[in-house]
Amino acid sequence: MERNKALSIVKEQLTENRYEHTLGVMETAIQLAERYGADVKKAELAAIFHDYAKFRNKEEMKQIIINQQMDARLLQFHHELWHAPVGAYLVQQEVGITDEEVLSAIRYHTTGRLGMTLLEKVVYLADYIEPGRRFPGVEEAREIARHNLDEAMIFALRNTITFLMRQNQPIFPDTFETYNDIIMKKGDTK
Ligand code: DGI
Ligand code: FE
Ligand code: FE
Repeated sequence: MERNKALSIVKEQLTENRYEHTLGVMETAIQLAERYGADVKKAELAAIFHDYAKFRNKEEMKQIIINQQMDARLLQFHHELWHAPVGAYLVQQEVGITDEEVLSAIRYHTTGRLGMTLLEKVVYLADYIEPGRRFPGVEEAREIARHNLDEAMIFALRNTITFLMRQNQPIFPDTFETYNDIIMKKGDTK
């Protein structure tokens, strides 16, 4: 799908701020894809639609999770997590995107997953470091992402897990699994 067509579709689903965020994720995802050798067009498309379901109502998302037999544990965790898997489903249903690599980058953009693909990491990180993001550590994350994708993933996951724990929030198992997976593959842990 052509970029402007995709952008006009997603714009209708988002607030002005969230649309600006989406443009930032798109630009960043393209840069990361070029740097690390991921498919640039797929990265662009996944980034454009990654927050497609961000403003869907909770009840609708809940029904989709149940009816589509998605991971039922999602329902016990914060509804902020739901827009990622629900978004992957809805862009398939409503927009007609069928590329499984693109859908999976959307599906796992919030938590990551065990055995993430290069494209999934690109979108996850682009979401984390796009130019509109402002939080402690984001500059360091951007710097690491310039030279090492997995180190940047570890930094982002550690920061997210620490942030959630400080707020007394539960951590979704996929988030821990992603962290463990990438850090263990580095080969310097026992
Ligand atoms: O949709 P965005 O705001 O652009 O970013 P996102 O899809 O990464 O969503 C971020 C939100 O998800 C943020 O409020 C933190 C939350 N989150 C991420 N991982 C976990 C999590 N919340 C819980 N409870 N557990 C997690 O593992
Ligand atoms: Fe999101
Ligand atoms: Fe986002």
